[in-house]
Amino acid sequence: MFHKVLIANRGEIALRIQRACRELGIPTVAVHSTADAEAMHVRLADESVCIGPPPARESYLNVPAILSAAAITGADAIHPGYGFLSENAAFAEMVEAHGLTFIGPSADHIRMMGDKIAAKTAMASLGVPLVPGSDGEVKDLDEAIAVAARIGYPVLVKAAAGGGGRGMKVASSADGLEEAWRVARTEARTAFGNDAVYIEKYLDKPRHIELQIMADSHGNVVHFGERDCSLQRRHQKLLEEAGSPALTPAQRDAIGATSTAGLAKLGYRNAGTLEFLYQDGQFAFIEMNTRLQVEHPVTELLCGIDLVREQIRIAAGQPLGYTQADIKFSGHAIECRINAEDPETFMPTPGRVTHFHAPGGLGVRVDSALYAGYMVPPFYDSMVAKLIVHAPDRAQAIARMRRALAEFAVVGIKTTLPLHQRIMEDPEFQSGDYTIHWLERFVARG
Ligand code: MV4
Repeated sequence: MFHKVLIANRGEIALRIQRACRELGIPTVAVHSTADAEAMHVRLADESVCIGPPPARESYLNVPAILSAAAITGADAIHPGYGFLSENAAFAEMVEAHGLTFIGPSADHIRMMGDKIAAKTAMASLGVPLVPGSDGEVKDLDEAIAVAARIGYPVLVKAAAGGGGRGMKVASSADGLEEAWRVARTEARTAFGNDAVYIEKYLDKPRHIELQIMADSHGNVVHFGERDCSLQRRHQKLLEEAGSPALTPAQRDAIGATSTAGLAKLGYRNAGTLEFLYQDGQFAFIEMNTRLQVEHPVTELLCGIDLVREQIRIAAGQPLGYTQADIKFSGHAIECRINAEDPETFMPTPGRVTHFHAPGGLGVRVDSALYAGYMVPPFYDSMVAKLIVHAPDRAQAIARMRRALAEFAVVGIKTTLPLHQRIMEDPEFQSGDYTIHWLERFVARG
């Protein structure tokens, strides 16, 4: 097992990783920018190293500073958390080149999945279903026209280096295809330095369902079920549930079996998430994330496992120690992301938190690095807390979330807490019958 883990992140996820390390008996090193000197992740770590000024580019993305921090503190592994360097294959390579362990997948798998075309080609060859579309890259407009004619309009032109909604253009008919093609390619070239694009049939009312998997270095792969992440606004998730209100246990078992068998053949290691669009009873793989995700706690509550502990154990070479049949799915879990944002305009609201009171009680979990007196800095992501509840069924989970939201006090800055209250009270949300477009409309009608 590792002797000391450096956590290359900040905020609630740095705390989350520290907690897993502490329970495994591993000391931790926090890194921080000058803006985060008073942050909770620094206070609760065993050691800390300042790695640069406030802008992330000069601190949390500063690879030489992070590797130096690991060297001077004698850390033997680095956990990247999510965001920042977590899906940077070159960083994973450099960590290993310095004789440290990167707590995550191999650099090759990170690189493969970072290229959406390579990811889809690999998954298709392993029997995972895709959206109808081009067979890999579409090299010119003539090919785009032929593919769109074959699969039928509307179609989406997507950047190979995109993901998370960036570099995507819809064409509803042949008239719009040339424009979508040119814009997508130009955006891809300027945003990612890679103008490779591919084409998919545009699904008009899908749910966004993702599957959590975990693979050890001994060829064992399991899944921990799905999360429904359809409630998003401008590609920012606001609320996630496990399991999906739309799936039956048999559907979960089927997509889980296909996916884990495929990833075993690929030799994938550590945590991963397969993203699917789900419409009309069909799954279509779109992307794979090669990191721990923000919304991992709903899966932890559903399955009663510690995903970060598993990541660390696997990176240290230990086997999973259980099979798919040992993993049980119990009840229902919901996560609300509490952002330091105006709940109507979604403008960030950095500033001083004067009072802070977190909810508690049965089935309530709060992952947050907030405290009374904390100054939310303007430099980073606006998410300041995750409120996660677990209950025997979805209706009870909603009731529990409503009462936990009512207990939650974050005073001094505006947050998205009132928006979550309104969502919980909405009959359509309560019915569970929603798509990726639901939240945008809910916000618009006020
Ligand atoms: C799609 C789609 C419809 N059809 N692909 C957006 C983010 C990226 N991960 C993939 N995205 C989409 N791909 C096809 N073929 C609709 C979206 C999409 C979306 C997906 C998941 C969650 C929210 C979304 C919001 C708008 C569009």
